[in-house]
Amino acid sequence: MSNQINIGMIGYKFMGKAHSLAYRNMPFYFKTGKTPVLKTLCGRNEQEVKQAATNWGFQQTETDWKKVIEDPEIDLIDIVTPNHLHAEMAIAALEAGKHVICEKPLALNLEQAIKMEEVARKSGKIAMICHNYRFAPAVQYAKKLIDEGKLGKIRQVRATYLQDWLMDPEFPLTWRLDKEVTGTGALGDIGAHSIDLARFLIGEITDVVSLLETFIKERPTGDMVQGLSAKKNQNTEMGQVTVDDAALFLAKFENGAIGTFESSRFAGGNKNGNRFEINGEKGSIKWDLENMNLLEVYFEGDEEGLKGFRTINCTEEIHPYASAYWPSGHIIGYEHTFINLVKDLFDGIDNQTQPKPDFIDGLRNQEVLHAVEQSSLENSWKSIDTVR
Ligand code: 4PW
Repeated sequence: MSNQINIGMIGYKFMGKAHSLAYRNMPFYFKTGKTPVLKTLCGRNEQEVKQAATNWGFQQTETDWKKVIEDPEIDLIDIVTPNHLHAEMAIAALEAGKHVICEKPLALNLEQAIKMEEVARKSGKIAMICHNYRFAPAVQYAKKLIDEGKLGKIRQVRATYLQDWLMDPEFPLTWRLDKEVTGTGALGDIGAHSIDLARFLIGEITDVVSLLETFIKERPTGDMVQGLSAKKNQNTEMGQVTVDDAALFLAKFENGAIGTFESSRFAGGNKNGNRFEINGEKGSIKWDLENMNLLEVYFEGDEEGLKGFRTINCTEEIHPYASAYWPSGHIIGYEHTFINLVKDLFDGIDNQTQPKPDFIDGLRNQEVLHAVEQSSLENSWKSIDTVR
């Protein structure tokens, strides 16, 4: 059996770059039984996809994603397309016997997510969802502290994911603003990450009540494929924004904890403010992506006079994944969360064990997204209908 895993990546923008870099760099830091090979990069614009393939080191390009999935040489399909394409591509890939990694949120809607999880489960293939932030060493360490009971019973979580790239009313109507392509707005694009972190650290969410708002309801129509850095255009034609700009919700957890979640692309001054604070009976922890190596920890049992948050630099050998990189204090960044995730993906393929987060996690997350949307439409609390 070959020690190489040939990757066929569908999509080549922001996440394509992040994933490609992770495959390239992972073997530099980690020893895995299988080695990633950047085989085929696929996208509809031939010229652009060729350029990206040259930049990132793919061997070849393709413009028809079905051909990549049919290619017997490809072992792993990586889906980094807009959300409305995830289900069709992931299902086709799994049915063709490929391993799959899919960007978040798993699907456009709950119905698709249910089907994807079912196909993944029956396929026996590795199917992972790319919630990269749980792979920050500080987040992994927070999980260890919580699991060891260092914070005692968890009572509250306060999760915020704040960006501001949509504040300009002239920012064009791109795919992340179109319900048919993206599903939900800030909720599914960034709130899904907060939900994943909360599920990872605390447990399952059972009930939600929400408030979703679209501040700017029409925008100049633009190039739908553009991302967070899209430029204003001269277009005078306006189109409808059909998703939320900000999403707030309260949550109850299975273990009795409660939480507040806030996702916004209108939080001026916040560029990628993915943060959480967790309070337990014996202590608290705080994490902020923009200082992602640091974990703030408070212990109620500390000596009087010395009580307060202490700051742990999670770059020591004891911190998960950290020892693969640099000596203590030599920090890592955003792209390393993807490298750590890809390491687990390759270990999973090698050992034939399903790494987390998987399509069940994607489905659970989608169930919460669905309930949050329903709650805002119906103006009432919604229980999470667990499908499986
Ligand atoms: O997944 C998210 C994206 O869609 C990312 O983690 C941050 O927000 C960066 O871009 C968007």
